[in-house]
Amino acid sequence: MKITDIKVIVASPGRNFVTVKVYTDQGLTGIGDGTVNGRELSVASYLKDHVIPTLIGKDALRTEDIWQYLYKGAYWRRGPITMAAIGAIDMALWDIKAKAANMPLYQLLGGKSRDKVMVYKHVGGLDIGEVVEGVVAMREQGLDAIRAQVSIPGLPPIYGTGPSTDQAAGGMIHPLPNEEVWATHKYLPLVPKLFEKLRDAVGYDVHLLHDVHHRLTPIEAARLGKDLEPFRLFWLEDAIPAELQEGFRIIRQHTTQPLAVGEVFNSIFDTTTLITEQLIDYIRVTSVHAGGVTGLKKIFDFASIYHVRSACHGPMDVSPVAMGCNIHVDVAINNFGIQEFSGYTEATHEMFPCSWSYDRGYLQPGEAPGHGVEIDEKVAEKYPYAPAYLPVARLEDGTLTSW
Ligand code: CS2
Ligand code: MG
Repeated sequence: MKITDIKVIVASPGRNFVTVKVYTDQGLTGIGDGTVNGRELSVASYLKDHVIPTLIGKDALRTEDIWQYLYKGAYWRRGPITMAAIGAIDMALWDIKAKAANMPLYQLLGGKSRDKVMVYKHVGGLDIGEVVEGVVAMREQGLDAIRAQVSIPGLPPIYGTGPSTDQAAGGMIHPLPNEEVWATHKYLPLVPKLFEKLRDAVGYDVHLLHDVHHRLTPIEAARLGKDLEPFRLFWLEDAIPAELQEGFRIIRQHTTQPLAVGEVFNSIFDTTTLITEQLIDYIRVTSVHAGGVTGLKKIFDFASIYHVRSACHGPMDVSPVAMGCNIHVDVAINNFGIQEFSGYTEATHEMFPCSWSYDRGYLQPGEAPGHGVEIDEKVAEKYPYAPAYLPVARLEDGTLTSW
């Protein structure tokens, strides 16, 4: 089955998405997600200028060989743009392969290992009371796992804590990067107070999670982990900037708080120290940023040897196509942990009709052949690309910091 053409579609039904559509000489098509939030057009160019011309005429069913061809063949390995481009092509090829087999993708990955995929959703708030109310309401909607974030009193609301984290990151996405303010000494004592109130309100039956967004140093993260231990969090996410994997050794020495990291990782080599030394409990790579279904499966299989479980990144900027691929992997692997799920705008659902479905805290992959997600190109035309950036963060004295 030969690849005859590949199209790149960039559209913004609420958030910018980069989608590839692969055509074959047998009439089967497949789609893949190549979105890198805030750097979308670079992936589109990488695909159009450097990937697509090399793939025309190749056998669409050779997913592993094409993955290696794009990874090793480029000479310049890894990196978010390269791996998102590889990821997009890989998802589309797995889609075609599963359609050719007339099976849902999960069957080609080993079949179902579980009946349903547990997700967590986000609750943010300007103060502790607002977050508690939000978590109680979400629990009533059937969620068994909830991420809770709170603004720091006296500072403007920061990314992830606004009132509507489900949609467009609470209004924190702007045509140019917004500048936010961060103060660790005000944040550190606040978070344990939040989780104390949350446990009082919802008890210990529900999984509670928290995302630090890479904002602490290892010893600060160790302090926070210790302070949170009585409240038994499911995880503490991205406690420190993760480029220096060794930093997690310091956190691990001090706390039994489970740790999650990896949403900015794009290859197995970003994870080797963390996984082999068992410095983390959950690895947060996602199909779009880690080289598609092939890349994701390699990382999760490696993690399984070391008791590290999966936790695919799944915010709004991971498109429904990558979400579909994540769900098929989630349901098939043995070391599944949890799946993040923020939900999408109505326009996004209109643009990406899909067979996966969400119901009361759980996702199902659906039974359509392939990964089950299609793109309506007529709808995509209604929502052209619009520049949109994540914020940057500064300390109160103006120093640029991680967020
Ligand atoms: C977040 C994301 O989902 C998460 O855990 O950290 O909102 C992340 O900041 C964005 O996806 C970045 O594009
Ligand atoms: Mg995160």
